Amino acid sequence: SLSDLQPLGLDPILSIAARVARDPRPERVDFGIGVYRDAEGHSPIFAAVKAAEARIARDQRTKAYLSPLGDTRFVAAMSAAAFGEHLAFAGLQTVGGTGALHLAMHVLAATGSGRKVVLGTPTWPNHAPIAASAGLGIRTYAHRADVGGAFDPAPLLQAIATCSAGDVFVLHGCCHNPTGIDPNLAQWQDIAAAIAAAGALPLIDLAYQGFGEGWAEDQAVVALFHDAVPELLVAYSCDKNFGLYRDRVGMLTVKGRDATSGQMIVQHLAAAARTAYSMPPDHGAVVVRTILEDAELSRLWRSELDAMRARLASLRQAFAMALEARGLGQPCLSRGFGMFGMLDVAPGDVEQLTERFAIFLPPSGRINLAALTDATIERLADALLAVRAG
Ligand code: PLP
Ligand code: TYF
Repeated sequence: SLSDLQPLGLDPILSIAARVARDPRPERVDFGIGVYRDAEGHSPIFAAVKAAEARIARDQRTKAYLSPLGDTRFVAAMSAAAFGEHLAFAGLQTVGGTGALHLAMHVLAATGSGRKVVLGTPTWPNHAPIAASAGLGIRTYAHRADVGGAFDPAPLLQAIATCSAGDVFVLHGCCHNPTGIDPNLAQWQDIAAAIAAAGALPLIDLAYQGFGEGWAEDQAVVALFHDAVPELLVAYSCDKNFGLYRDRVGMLTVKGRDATSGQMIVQHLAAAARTAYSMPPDHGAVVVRTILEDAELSRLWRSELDAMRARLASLRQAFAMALEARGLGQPCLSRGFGMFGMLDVAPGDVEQLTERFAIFLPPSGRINLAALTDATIERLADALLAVRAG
């Protein structure tokens, strides 16, 4: 019966906000969930989004059903903006990047027997549960930096060399969550060639385009894989780069062996969407499309996103320097990209940071760099030094 259900462990990231809210200390800082913050600690709505929403409120004439594919103009406009007009992809709107991963894994589980999902560890804590929910087995390899702080491709290449044809490699397209450590282009080239040779299937999770090196640079891996492999899936989230988190905007784009098979895959994905939720919510997708179809709003949105990227990069460098000044330098922090980095913490350190200094982060030691300010950079670095000293 339902009363047999056992309590579940909490998500290590999603549970932090509630702990912070319960903490009475005014100096508490939340380095947990990956939401962009400005220098005042706010997660503001983009001005471009506000302008698009005003236009939609004024002009939208119907909210009649669309279809399980969602807003197909959104998918066309977003793929063109993300990947360029020249890359042929079929696709559908999804409930965020998570919905895209979920549909992809469920359709993959229904095709090909014994497929496994291959994940680097650490990875986003929802990847393995989504694969497991689809009934797919999981293999892992170490996603790590070499001693100089650059990505070490050896464990991934080894995992590819020992995989079975049809195995699914979930690859963070940019701004690896949680490490911030990405392969460089030459390494991506080797990875794509190895995946093609092994007959494995890449599923690129692209949730942070525009937060890493730049808008075009952050999708270079998609273009490179599109050239290298016959079949490719990209789970795309617009929730960070348009600041639409709770509106749940994403898409799943597919390169099939040919146009017909690409469309066939999308049909199956749409059927999976139909049984799960029928159709995705419309609002966020219309906002994104309204921005992308308007040159003025597009410029405004890109300038807002560029400012976020620049702020994140400068916080990352300032924090890396603060650690270095205390003899705690970590090359993978200064060499990383995006919203996250991992503190070099021993077991128990994170609990101490929280207990003694009201600094909240998941036990893995991942921090949301956007939660740093001039003051908290020094505080976090001092607290780490104190915790190290015991
Ligand atoms: N993939 C990664 C690596 C993420 O960090 C996130 C963050 O939420 C997602 C996917 C899911 O994105 P969404 O919030 O659009 O579902
Ligand atoms: O990594 C993050 O912080 C975001 C938000 O189960 C998130 O991707 C975290 C955990 C989770 C779902 C979303």
